[in-house]
Amino acid sequence: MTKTVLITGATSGIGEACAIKFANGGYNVIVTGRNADKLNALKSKIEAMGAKALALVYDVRDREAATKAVGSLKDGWENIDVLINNAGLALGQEKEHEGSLDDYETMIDTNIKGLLTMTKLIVPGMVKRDKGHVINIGSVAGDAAYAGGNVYCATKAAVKALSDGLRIDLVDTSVRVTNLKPGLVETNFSRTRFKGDNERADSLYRGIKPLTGDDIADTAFYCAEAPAHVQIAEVLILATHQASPSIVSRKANG
Ligand code: NDP
Ligand code: 8X3
Repeated sequence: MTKTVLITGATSGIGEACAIKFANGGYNVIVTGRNADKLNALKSKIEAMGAKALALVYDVRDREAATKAVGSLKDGWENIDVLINNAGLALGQEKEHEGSLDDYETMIDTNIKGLLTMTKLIVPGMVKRDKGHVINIGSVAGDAAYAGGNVYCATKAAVKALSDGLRIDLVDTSVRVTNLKPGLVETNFSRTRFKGDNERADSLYRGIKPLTGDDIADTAFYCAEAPAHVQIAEVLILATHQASPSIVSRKANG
């Protein structure tokens, strides 16, 4: 039977790449996000590939809208096999005592509370069916703080704790939990973080061959397609010339 994946934040970067990868791999794909035009264009692209797609427009911070969107699923779409909790962002890179509290709140509401909302909405069905897989997009930033990373790193450390906690809570079931932790991936991430300072954003990827959304999507797909008795609990995936959040060699590709 065809499996169904639901991806949050599918309008860009890693989420969009996951949507294409899973569609190519034979899944029915539910793409979710805030930008209706981009979601509908992605839905059409997936359908042109011969796969089935559904678009749900909502902000993961809006619990009511998320509940309504998931509650609207019917005709088999409600039986989600894989949930990819991907929607997330970093805002700013100031010192913790100098940054914006509004930015901190947005990161916490999206990266932690949005992920929890989706988990709460989708996982009970997985438990009922004794089948499913939650793939949380964490980060190398959740393993260790770096200069100016403070709150973003804290949200990704929370993703690690929530993934580990969920895995413990589901140990009596066949539902699997993966925390997929990328390093530098060239997407819109840094442009969002630096709020339009594209020169600063682009400079992060200069002199190093960064990961791509497709690299992360390949890994997510590998985890999802592992045999049912195999639970890939955590994956740290770095560019070859990155060793930790702040240790990057720019010599090889400089
Ligand atoms: P992008 O900025 O390219 O994509 C982020 C996606 O999340 C967009 O689709 C964005 O939608 C969506 N999103 C943000 N806020 C919300 C919200 N409130 N509700 C719904 N969707 C939202 O960045 P990435 O693809 O790189 O980021 C995806 C995930 O990967 C994030 O969780 C990020 O923390 C994580 N990550 C990224 C790394 C990197 O180096 N790029 C490394 C490690 C982890 P919209 O277009 O509407 O803003
Ligand atoms: C994104 C990776 O190192 O830029 O999670 O924070 S990093």
